[in-house]
Amino acid sequence: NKHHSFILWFTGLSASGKSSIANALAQTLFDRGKQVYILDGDNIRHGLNQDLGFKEHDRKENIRRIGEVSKLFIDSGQIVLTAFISPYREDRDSVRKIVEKDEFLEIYVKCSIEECEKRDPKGLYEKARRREIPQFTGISAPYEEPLEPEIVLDTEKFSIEQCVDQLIDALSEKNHI
Ligand code: GGZ
Repeated sequence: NKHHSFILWFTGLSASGKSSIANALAQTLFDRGKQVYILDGDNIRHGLNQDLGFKEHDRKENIRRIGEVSKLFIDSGQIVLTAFISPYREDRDSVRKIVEKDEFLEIYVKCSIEECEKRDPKGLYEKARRREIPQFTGISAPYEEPLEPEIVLDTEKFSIEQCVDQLIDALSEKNHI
């Protein structure tokens, strides 16, 4: 298909499955010869954004910078996958506005707070309940669900593999791949 760069912006609660799905999708796209790059906590919050924490202002600045970096990756011809909670609708919409109309796909990784808390792979929810982590998304800080995401993935109903299949189908349908 034609050469096309775009951002797949994954948003959702901690432990909803954003990173797992982004990583699995990246592998699938790579196998199809696509140039893909993932931005996540590992390469952004530990580097460029190590000066930022989790207060509202810091999260907003986190997302703003990630948006700008994503735009650069688009310019360089990559498919960019971002995996951040990005809890504020306004911040996600701001990123949407700095790229071309068809270059931003918001993917809501949907999973209830109850299920995320049950999964708790890093024990963060437990700490948040004990007030050891302040302003934890879903417990003591807000998460604003997307109102019109391009794609919704329900990780309570579907496996990572099924979600990747749904993404590939959606991307083909939209002529993005
Ligand atoms: C939410 C937090 C917090 C607080 C640390 N609230 O499951 P994780 O560990 O790996 O993913 C979470 C990650 C969230 O960073 P983001 O850059 O995605 O957040 S945002 O978009 O809101 O800026 C969690 C960990 O960092 N973490 N403290 N208070 N998640």
